[in-house]
Amino acid sequence: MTEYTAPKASITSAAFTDEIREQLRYTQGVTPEQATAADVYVATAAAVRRHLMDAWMTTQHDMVTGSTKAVGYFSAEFLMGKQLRNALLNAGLSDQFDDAVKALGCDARDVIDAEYEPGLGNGGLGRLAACYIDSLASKGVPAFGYGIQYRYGIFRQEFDEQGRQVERPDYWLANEEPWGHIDYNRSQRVGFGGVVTGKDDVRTWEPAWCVRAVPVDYMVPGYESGRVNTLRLWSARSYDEFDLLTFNRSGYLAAVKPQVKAENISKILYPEDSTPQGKELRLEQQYFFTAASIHDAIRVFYPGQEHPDLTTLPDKICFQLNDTHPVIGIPELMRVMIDEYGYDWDTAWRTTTACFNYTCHTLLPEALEVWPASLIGSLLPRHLEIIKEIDRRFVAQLKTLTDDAEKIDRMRIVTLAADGKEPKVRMAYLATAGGSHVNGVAALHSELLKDVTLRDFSDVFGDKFTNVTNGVTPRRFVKLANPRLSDLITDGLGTDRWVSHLDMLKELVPLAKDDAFVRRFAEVKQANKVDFAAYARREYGFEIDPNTMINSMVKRLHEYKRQSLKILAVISQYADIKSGRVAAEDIVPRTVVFGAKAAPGYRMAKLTIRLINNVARVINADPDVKGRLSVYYPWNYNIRLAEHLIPATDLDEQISQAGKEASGTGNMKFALNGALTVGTLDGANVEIRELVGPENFFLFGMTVDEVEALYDKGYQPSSYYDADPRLKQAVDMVSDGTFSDGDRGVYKPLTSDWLNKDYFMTMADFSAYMDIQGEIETLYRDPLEWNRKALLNVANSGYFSSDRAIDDYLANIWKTGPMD
Ligand code: GPQ
Repeated sequence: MTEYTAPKASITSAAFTDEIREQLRYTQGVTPEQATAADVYVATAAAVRRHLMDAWMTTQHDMVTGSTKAVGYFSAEFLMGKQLRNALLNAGLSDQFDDAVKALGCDARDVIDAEYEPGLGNGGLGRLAACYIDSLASKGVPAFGYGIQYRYGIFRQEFDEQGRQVERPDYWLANEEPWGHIDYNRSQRVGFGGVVTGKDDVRTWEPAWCVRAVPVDYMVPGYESGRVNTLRLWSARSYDEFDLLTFNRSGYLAAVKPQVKAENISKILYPEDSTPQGKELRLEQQYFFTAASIHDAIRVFYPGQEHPDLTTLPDKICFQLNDTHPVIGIPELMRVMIDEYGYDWDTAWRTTTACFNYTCHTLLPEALEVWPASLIGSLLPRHLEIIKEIDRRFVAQLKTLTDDAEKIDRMRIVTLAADGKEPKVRMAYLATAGGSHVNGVAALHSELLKDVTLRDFSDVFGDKFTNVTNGVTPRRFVKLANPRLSDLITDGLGTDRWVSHLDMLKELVPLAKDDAFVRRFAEVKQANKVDFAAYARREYGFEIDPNTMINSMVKRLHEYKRQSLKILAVISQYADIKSGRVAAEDIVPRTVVFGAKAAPGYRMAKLTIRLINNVARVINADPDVKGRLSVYYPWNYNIRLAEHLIPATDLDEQISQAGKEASGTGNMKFALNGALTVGTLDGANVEIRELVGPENFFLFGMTVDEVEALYDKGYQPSSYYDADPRLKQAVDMVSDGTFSDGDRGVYKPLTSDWLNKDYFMTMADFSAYMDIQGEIETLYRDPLEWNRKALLNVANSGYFSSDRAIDDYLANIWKTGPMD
């Protein structure tokens, strides 16, 4: 079969320059002479959108008229990153853009910098959603991303003089945002509160208040697929802009209250990652976007039909629930079918379960959302009725399958009101019962889901459980972020088809034997490091030496991810040099780079940030370790920083406690960019190590079984402190004021947790982590061998493309594929 490749845009640079000029003059009203980089950015975005417009319209038309089932990816987060470079790439206009900005007398970098990065996600889960819609479009699969256009994204992180995290609002919409198209003509009404009336079989919900959900549409251009899908992010608006009567009587604030209440719904992204807060507003957000999206899908697929046959909905679209945040969509589709379209329960249930699938992204029990039934009852009274009925029937079904009454109680979707505790709705259970498939996000994670977290469910509904190991898009994270490596790969393979067929990287394996090629690979890494040093100087004022090993740990700050383990190791190495135990000349010069935001209410995580900043301050100012060890913590880690740091990294840290990280996706990005990983047997590390080869991966630490055994035995962290003098010294230096100007109280909560509780067993894994450093340093001293292994990481990581992950979803869960 010959593969269809869309023609690359044939427009010349001169013509594209003219289009930008035209946008400047006739839309923005500025002459090319007056135009700033920000003006050129807006004009270029508009010009690129024009180029994609026809493909966008045909894609939508083909999706609705064709017979290929579509995918609706429901996610509370889409962490897209900057759009311009990606849109240019996929429109085939990258070179033309570079020429055009020159012709217009500005610098491409300034134009790219003018785009404010949208931060509509917290971390891995949100970025995964962005990678998946990229791959869906690149494969030509009809799909919608459905989410929320928050007015404020993830907070902007700053550090104060004491190294503490300060959260600043991220008002990303303060300047012109040229990508999203607000489509007032396709808004949806979403109700809240109120009462339910009627008899058992005919129920009517009369909401107390309604919000207008207005879609803001983003193009999702595929890479060389000729297809452009849609990311539809809902913005909440009020129906009653302003209550004139109230205004006349009692003033402005009261008059705008309904508007404020409505618009609050899409005002801000919750800054939690893996720790949901039981906030009413969060449930409002969840219902707001899932309800709007379900109604939208019906509008799209049954255009103009008053009595659509909704039993055909699962043939037209399936809905993927990205974690539990959109699970309220299950009772919503039930309600729509029964109350609005008059279907009976069984028909509605058959359709609903056929439409929905659920991806779980965690193993931390506290991250599985649970809502008080009373809260659902007051906000969504009809949904609570439906959930209770789902639960009643579910329990009845379970009774036919097992006699184990305790097990049935454990599996209830709505918990029993016992011991004065009020009933709660377990959203992960609702998703498992109300959908066709449940998947984990890495092989190990999916096993643990089945064996531990959702054990009872997998016993009874084993067929529903499956794995889809995460993936990342090679367009953004290799092709765009690492042009030098991309050129080398293309050269090595003799084609650039790898950009959409990442398994082709395997063909680089033989080149790892070719010293000349390995040296070229090393030169790429070195040049990236020089670039990164320049970037870090420009953006942060850091003085990073590109001739040191760049050792990165970037991810959300969480105890289970164990940034503490890394900082304790850094302190230990510092102490070794200070005390003269190790001569400074004997250590491999290293630059440790951290990047991490902590949830604003997460005390331990925030204290760890403070510690890292102060360790950096002390070490970087100490002449005894100068040129040997330095620590940098660029604030506000985001996609753009990732795109600069990842290609420049030699060594990547993936050191979570085994059994806690569902997958990780940073690990994949680093391996694909030729970093070696030091890591535990956790999440997707397991698969990365298998594929790149155990000899090309620095493994350390306890396994899941060892962790469990130690919990069972009774874990005593202080015994490790007593047993390893390196650990003792490092912890003591945190306690004794070395990193707090002599104040011994500052880090007390941290040190006392480490010694008394240490739930994630940092103390227990410390020695193994220190011991592997020797191996790392020995290899690094041999640049050819190090780079050979790094190249083998690249060559063997093609599996971690989000294109492959999407293939797995298509084959095993969605049962659909590219449009004809
Ligand atoms: N993840 Cl539950 C998040 O980023 N946010 C969350 O709320 C939850 C999970 C991550 C998870 O921690 C990583 O291991 C995964 O790689 C990532 O989701 C994508 O699956």
